[in-house]
Amino acid sequence: MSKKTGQAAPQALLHCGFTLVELMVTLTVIAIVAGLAAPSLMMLAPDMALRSAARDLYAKLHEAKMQAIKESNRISVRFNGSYYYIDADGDHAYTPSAVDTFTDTNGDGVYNPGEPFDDVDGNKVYSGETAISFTDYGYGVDRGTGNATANWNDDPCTQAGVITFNSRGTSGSGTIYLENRNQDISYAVTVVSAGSIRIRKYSGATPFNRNFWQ
Ligand SMILES: [Ca+2]
Ligand SMILES: [Ca+2]
Repeated sequence: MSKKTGQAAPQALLHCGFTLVELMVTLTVIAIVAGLAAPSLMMLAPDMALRSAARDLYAKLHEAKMQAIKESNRISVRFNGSYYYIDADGDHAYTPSAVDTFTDTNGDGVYNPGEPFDDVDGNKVYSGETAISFTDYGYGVDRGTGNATANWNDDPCTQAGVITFNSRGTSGSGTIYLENRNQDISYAVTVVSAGSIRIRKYSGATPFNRNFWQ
């Protein structure tokens, strides 16, 4: 009995020893990988924020287009400073709810997704127009062209102030350019007159080359 116990103990120790070594090796590998990954992740974050902003803008433009077709009406997406919104009532301005009140967490004067609101009319959504603020993405995301000094046709980059879809879902053409605090890469979200929406990315390369718009 005691002999058996005596044999078991070194085995247990031995096993523990291997586990500890394995654990240390694993931790070391994790530390090295994390050490390598952290700076590149920090560099990637502004670009990821910019890409999110471009994709959200694409989605909002598509939503406006669908709304125009559904309501058989002209629907505009309007850009004002660092925010944009679907001008649902067509009064050419941002329109807050007449009844629901909200807390302007980011201080931009308009209701943004996620800001707390008092649901006075009880319909469970903020009943005014909802604005997307570029500043909410962080990393200096805002309208701008980064290192792109022209567009893919070598024409000047002109920021659209408003994109209007008509009842057939078609639109005047226009582009919104977005950059981040690195101000190298940029995104262009374009609506063409047939109503289709496209996202392009400029690689950030200098000197400017229109072929780096993709
Ligand atoms: Ca309005
Ligand atoms: Ca706000």
